[in-house]
Amino acid sequence: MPRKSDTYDAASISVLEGLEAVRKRPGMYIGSTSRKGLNHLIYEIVDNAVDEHLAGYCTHIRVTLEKDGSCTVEDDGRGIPVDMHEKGVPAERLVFTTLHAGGKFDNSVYKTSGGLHGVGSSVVNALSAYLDIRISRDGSIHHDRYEKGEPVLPLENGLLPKIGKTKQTGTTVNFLPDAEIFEKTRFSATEVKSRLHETAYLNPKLTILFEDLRGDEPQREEYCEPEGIVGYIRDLNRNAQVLHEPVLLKGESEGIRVEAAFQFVNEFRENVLGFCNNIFNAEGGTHLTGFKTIFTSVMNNYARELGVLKEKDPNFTGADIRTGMTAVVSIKHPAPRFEGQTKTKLDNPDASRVCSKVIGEQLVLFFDRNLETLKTVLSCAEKAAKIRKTEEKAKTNLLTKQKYSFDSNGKLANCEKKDPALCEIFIVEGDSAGGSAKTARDRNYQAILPIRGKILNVEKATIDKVLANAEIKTMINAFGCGFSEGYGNDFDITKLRYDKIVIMADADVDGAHISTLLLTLFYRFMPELIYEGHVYIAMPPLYKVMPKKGAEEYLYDDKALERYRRKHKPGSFTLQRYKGLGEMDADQLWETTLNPETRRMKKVEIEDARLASSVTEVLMGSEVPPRKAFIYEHARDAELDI
Ligand code: 2B7
Repeated sequence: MPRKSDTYDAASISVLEGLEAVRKRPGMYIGSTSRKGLNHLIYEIVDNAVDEHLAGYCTHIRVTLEKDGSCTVEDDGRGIPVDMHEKGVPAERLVFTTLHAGGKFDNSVYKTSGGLHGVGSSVVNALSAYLDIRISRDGSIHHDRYEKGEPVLPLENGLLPKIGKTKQTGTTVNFLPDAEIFEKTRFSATEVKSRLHETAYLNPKLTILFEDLRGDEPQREEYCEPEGIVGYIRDLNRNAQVLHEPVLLKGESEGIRVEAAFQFVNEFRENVLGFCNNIFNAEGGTHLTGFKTIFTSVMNNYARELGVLKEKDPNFTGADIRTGMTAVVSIKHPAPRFEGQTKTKLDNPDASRVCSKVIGEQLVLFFDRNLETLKTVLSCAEKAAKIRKTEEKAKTNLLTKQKYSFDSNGKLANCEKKDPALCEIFIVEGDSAGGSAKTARDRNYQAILPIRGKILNVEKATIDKVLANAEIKTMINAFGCGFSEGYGNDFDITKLRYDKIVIMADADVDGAHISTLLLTLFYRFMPELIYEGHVYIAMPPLYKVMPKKGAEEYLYDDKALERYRRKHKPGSFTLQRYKGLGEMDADQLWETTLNPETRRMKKVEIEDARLASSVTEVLMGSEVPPRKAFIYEHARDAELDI
């Protein structure tokens, strides 16, 4: 690697090797090089600013998505130290070029920070085409710049060049993710905003400003949540029918600070989120175990005390008690350890003990004084236990009495091939569209299952109703792998008969509703289908344009039509608008929604349950480009939320 500065010595060579490792295996440091990893770069930089807030110095953080695709993060903390540190390298350079800069700046606050322990800045630097940094400190603005992790500015007597004077303090980092590393280079505003909002909930004294300057109209958002996790709970439950005010429980033991908030809603689900040192624990961990165990045991004690459970009754299960619960457990641990597949599961045994102790004590204090809430929560558990028992019965009955036969009602037009890896099934709304799809498909490997009308809203229905529904039965039969629900699991993904399950609905409100209902069904009873990436949504075009000269084209949204109109004179083409799949003939249907070479569809992915107020909000789409390159030209870098 060519050297761009003459101030290097032996120590900085190993630094470059360190960052070279990051560039070789980016996934090891940021999880992936997909959009998720890309957005992660922002969080790494922001987390350092949040640490400066936790140290007591920074109150405002601004995150800007710049027009040129870069991101700027600005804080009003003390400014990263710029003094000469080791062998003529300013401290700032160590932060941005060494993988273990954290150790150099060890103090009690930075020790409790989660994540990459201050390694984040150097990882982001390594994966950026450029990273520009301005530090306001000691009366001056100090400037530094890197390209692919390498410093490009010469030092002046071992110090950073000064580019101005200031009375303020703080750090500003502007970076452009390296397109050689990332598959996608456009940050997702939706995702970044939701994460920043979450950070604001976890840091009630912090204000975070978000700006997106990429579109025609700049977007601004300010996140400040003085209510903290209680506000978070309100937000998570914003679309649900809440049964009482959120409850906040707080305390400290063995040097671990614990904060938990919960609120019950009138729904059959639980949503319990865990954070350690402001880092979300996607895989949960010991803090949640401690919280859940003590919650179950305290509630069972109350249930017996109040006679809700009689002597002969068995205890409520943990799941009974948490039905309808939304909770956030946030702890500050001086030495967090993480395990699990994605290293997001808190592993410290003391966290379980301390959460049980603190939350147990606070819970009893609260419920002793708030009998109404106690009764509300207990009646949720009672209802849940009742439903669990009926469902257990209903399920055994259904499964024993009625053997599912493949294609019981004859509507499925199955494919000829039997190898699931090759096969696809299209669930098509409406008999007429179903008919065209049957003609249009490649019967070798494409199966068509027409469904009629609105299927049952499974988010609200009980399992016996769900299983009695003809459309749903047909679907379960066709997929071949059974179903699972909260209290038992008869689902076996290895029996799945199709690699791709494609939902094909009209591009209108009714179509969106059908898709939502189907996704809810899959999410609730066959979640592995989604987790393992088998579920897709077909994206039929909205328009077809036929120019007087040149080839006809399909346009998939109004933006594309606008673009087309800008490029082509009025009168030089005719426009056909598709109102529904039924309007397309078999050839058109083949080309736009069935043929893998030309069709467009979204793969359904599950985002984590944070900031999602209902199951369906958790489901997000990501576009799967067709194989042929020409369509790519028109492909949107969409952030489609269903
Ligand atoms: C372990 C490293 C990462 N750091 C400091 C001090 C302040 C400070 C930082 C920061 C991101 C984008 C704008 C400490 C800690 C380095 O040591 S990092 N502020 N902000 C930041 O990265 N923002 C610091 C002690 C005395 N003075 C300053």
